[in-house]
Amino acid sequence: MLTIYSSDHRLHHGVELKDGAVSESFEKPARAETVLARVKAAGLGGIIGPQSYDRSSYVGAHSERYIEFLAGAWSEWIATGRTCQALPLVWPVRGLPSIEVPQFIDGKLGFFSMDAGSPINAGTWDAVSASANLALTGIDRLSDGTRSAFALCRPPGHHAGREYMGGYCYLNNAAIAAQHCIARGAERVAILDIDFHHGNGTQEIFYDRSDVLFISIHGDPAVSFPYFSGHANERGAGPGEGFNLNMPLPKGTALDQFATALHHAGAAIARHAPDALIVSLGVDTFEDDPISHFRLRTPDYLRIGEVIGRFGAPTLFVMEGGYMVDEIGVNAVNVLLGFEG
Ligand code: Q9C
Ligand code: ZN
Repeated sequence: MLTIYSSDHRLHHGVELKDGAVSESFEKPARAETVLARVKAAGLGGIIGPQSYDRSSYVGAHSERYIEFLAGAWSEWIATGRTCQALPLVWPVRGLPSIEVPQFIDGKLGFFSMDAGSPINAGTWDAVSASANLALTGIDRLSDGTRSAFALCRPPGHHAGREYMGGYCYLNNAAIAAQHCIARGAERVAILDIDFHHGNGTQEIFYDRSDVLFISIHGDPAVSFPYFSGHANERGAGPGEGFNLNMPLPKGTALDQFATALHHAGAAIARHAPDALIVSLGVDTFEDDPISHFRLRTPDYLRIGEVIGRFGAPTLFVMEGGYMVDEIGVNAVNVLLGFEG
């Protein structure tokens, strides 16, 4: 399987606000380096860099004003005299008569975000746009007739919505690839999200559409980030009704229960008959992941890949979360090896 990778991810490394303090983010450069090392060690296949894409390729999944904010946020931040990383610290709430984009950067950061887990620093835009370009390159390869590809994205993307960053995500790489695929003439795309966390951003972007089926298997939002979405009764709206499928699972979920959900996903994907399948591949479902609560083990990921392989669709894997840095490479690459059979 072809891997698409760029070292530009290193330009983004930051902090997060957690447990009452600012500390180094779990989402760090070593993650992508570990996965890349395993791709090489396992002899998965060729490794190529991204093609370049205009930022208009991100519009559709995101709004133009959000892309402009993201690309310019660091300059606006340092123009205020600060050199530390920018973290949002205030958000609009329910019940406001109107919510407008503030002029000052501190207000904009809150307007365009969902949490304080996504800092912006000098290299963030270059890293996140490179990450999106990996997914775009991957989906363009599928259009050329390649059966599968692996976009080794970092930063991840699935928490990023049409107009917001959050959960370590800025540009929604999987959604950008899906939108690009549709723009290039595909009729139907399916996105299967197997990261531990609900793919709230991807859900939001395609919620009222029937051309992109979104399926997410994740920790029950009653007890897991991002808390405010991911329930089974979120099924899509308007023409998109029935094209959003959430399968929340309890803490402690192991392979058996996960595989049952995966089989349900397979049936829904078969009904949709997509031109392409995009898998949001998070391996924070691992038993030792530091921020999640499932109990998948290293060999389980081979099994998961095998099941996805049997869906039979041209498939782009897009890297999302996974924070057990020592194991993340083996676990992610096991999915890809299992897929190849
Ligand atoms: N105690 C991804 O996996 N912090 N994002 C949660 C839980 C944010 C995860 C804290 C987790 C975001 C792409
Ligand atoms: Zn996750």
